[in-house]
Amino acid sequence: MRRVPSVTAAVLAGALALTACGGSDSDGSSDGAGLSVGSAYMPQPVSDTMAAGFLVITNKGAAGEVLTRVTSEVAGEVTVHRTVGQTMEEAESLDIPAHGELVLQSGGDHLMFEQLKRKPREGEKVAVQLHFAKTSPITVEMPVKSATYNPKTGH
Ligand SMILES: [Cu+2]
Repeated sequence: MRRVPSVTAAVLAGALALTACGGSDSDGSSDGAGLSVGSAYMPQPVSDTMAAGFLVITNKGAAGEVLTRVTSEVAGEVTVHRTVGQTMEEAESLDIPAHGELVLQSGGDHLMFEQLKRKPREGEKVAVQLHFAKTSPITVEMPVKSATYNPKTGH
């Protein structure tokens, strides 16, 4: 079953710039309940209609949290995909365990931006809002990297 989130433009007050290139992985925003977001990036999409996105959500809190919904200014819909073997499937939500992290990375689980309103280009930032079961939404400024960007080498 597909959920269709509303396409209301997000108000980007307090948006926080993140960089996945160089520096530490610990940069990120903390929004109350011990959640922080780091290592966010979007490879410049090859497609005119779809793009992938990656990030790590760290939960320093003693209670588990759930990523329930993702929205973005550039996409009509953002879904969360699980990679299972060679195929990917849409997930209704993803768990962020207490004292743990949710890792969305190339080759694994990822965000899928669909119905792109414009094609993000390398060097831009794309605002993404992460919605949780308990914590108030966190806005991430996701930098757009080259189509072949590898976070392990930074290139
Ligand atoms: Cu996917």
